[in-house]
Amino acid sequence: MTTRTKSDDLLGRAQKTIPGAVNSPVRAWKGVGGAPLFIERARGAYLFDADGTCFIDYVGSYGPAILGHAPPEVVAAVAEQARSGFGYGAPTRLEVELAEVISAAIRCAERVRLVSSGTEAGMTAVRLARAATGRPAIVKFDGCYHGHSDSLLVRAGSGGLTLGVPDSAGVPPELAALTMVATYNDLGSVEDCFKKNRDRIAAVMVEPIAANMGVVLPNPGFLEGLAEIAHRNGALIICDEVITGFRLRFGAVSEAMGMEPDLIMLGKIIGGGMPVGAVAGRARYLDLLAPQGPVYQAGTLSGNPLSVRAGLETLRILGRPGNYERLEGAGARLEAGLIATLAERDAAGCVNRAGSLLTMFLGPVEVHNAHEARGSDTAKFAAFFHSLIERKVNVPPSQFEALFVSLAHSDADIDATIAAVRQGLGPESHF
Ligand code: KE4
Repeated sequence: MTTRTKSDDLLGRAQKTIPGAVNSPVRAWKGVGGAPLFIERARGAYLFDADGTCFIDYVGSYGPAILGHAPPEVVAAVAEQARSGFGYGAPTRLEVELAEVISAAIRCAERVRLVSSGTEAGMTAVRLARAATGRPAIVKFDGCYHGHSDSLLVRAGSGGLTLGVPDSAGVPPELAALTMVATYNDLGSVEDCFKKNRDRIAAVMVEPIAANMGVVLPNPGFLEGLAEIAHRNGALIICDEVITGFRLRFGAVSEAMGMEPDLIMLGKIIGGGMPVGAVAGRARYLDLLAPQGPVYQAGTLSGNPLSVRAGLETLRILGRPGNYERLEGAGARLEAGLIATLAERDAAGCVNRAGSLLTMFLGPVEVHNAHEARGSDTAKFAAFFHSLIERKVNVPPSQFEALFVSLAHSDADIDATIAAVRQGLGPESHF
């Protein structure tokens, strides 16, 4: 058993002052049971918990740590920037530089507005689409997550209803009803939304590669078809690339997959692990934002110099020749090992991968949408998760998250992970 005295002590203290003992629900391990480990520090591919135990880490802060944790050049840049102050409530050269890097890398990003989280990016993108079209409704996809703003905390209504219902207490049904929920990879379900609400839909919001129902790839033609349906009906396309932006290529994955977003959401990697988000897109839409236009949006820490400096340094390193090939190779190595292990252990499941982003589903032999993802054996995943923790491998505590491979994961780390998975799926495991 992993020694966890200090984690348990910290959990006891946290429960007295922090709701659910965590500042973001997934960290509480509710999806897998047991008590969460508290993390003390991280470096490269490794996490160290409060009791000093070292884990090979595939959470990677849920995406930002693509270089690995605490990359020395980024740490030095942030430390240097901190000596110049933490924020000024005024524009800075750094923000101009980051906007220029993003705009040069992403065709549709004629303008970039920095915010402090992916949630803010999503909330702002929805408001912009509503202002640009004069329409109230939004289409999203079952299983896709775009942050916790009210209009996006919505799940599919019952039966044939396409109108959404709240996916959280505190979201008024009247507001949820303005969000329609379609099925990922099912263009017919999108057509249905427009048939029932054609002149009311402002935008369709999509993760071009879904990573919040586990990793689910778009079927050939899905993204192009989605854009055609939306534009034919006078609606905008909002691509949520908070995870995929700069993860699979130096820019937006949507643009490499035949889709031209009108608005794009970014986050995570562009802040190098520091608080960040961005909404970018065509000038005719972004210039609607205050102070230029009538759409209000603001943020005390938007474009914070420490986040921006961390992001600039991360993108500078990430853009070096060969890095995306290395990430692809590492992701492919892990995928091959996982697939081989499922076969060796005669365990039902499948692996969905896009570059350095992957999910091993336990149960279904293929997953193309949220319904199929929900067919996973979450009890088996929970036991599998804990068997990996016992073997010093840290993956997200939910079947419906993605593993994030970084430039810091060596072949030896990946091979050790595969060995741990083989043992974890083995006869001596809990299964
Ligand atoms: P934040 O508000 O958490 O910075 O970003 C929201 C968001 C938006 N869009 C996508 C595609 C996202 O994946 C996220 C947040 N991702 C989750 C992990 N799947 C963050 C982890 C957490 O909630 O603690």
